[in-house]
Amino acid sequence: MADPWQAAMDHAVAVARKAGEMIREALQSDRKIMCKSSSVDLVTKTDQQVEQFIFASIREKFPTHSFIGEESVAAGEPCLLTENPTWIIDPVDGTTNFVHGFPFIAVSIGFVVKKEPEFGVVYSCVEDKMYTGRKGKGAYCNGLPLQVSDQTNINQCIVNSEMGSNRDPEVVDKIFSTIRKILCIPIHGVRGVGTAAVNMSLVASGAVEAYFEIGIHCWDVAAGAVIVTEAGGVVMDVDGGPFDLMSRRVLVANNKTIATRLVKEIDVFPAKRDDAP
Ligand code: LIP
Repeated sequence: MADPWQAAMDHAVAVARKAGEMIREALQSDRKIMCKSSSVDLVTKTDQQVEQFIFASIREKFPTHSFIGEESVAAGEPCLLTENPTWIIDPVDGTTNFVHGFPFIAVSIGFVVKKEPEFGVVYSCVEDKMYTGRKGKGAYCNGLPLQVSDQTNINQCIVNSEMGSNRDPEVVDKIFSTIRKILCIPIHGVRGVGTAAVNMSLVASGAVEAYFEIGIHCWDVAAGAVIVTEAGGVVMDVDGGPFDLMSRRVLVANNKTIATRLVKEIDVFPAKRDDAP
């Protein structure tokens, strides 16, 4: 049977590539910074322009679909997942990197139908790497198949994580205590490239074994979750329970053994759900 969402996925790849070009061009010019929830939660004109471009381009082809986008939600649009086919978009994942010219910046496009992820596209635009994952059909980077690492010994792992943008000292303490415990298991190293979408794609590629973060949003992880699953990895909650796209918590790993070992060390802290009223 023909894939009902092939045309949508092809369009997502084309739109992500064009959006990446816009970001690369903007990197050459002045990047005017604005703040959202705090002085470290940044947004730029580029985030807004790229999101408008992506929405308009997809809406033209798929007018009945729903949309959740980082900048539209910031502007007051609802962040509610319904049964309708829904595009979940982060136009510039790694805005802080973009502002500073730190070269990991991604366009992230996830597509969910009846609340089930169908495909994910992550375009790491400075590296020119196009990661894709289609439910049941595998994950790819620039057309080459992706496979997670086969490591089962936690001591031989690299784990990615991020400090996020919450500067509440109690939260920062929990983040550091978790990183400290994980480092001291011991593991080979802790990394983080400043974009959830690329951190997840690195798990899918087998370059690192796991990535976890509390405080991310659905648009940061919707695409990456499909890519990791399709590369053979696992996606779950930081407490080991099932992954919930709206919970603002994610743990992905190459396998269950590594994931459940990490769960034991993660100090969970509250983060208001994306779909909270
Ligand atoms: C960012 C994430 C990053 C996380 C930041 C932020 P943005 O997304 O990808 O991993 O640590 O808090 O959510 O805001 O650059 O799209």
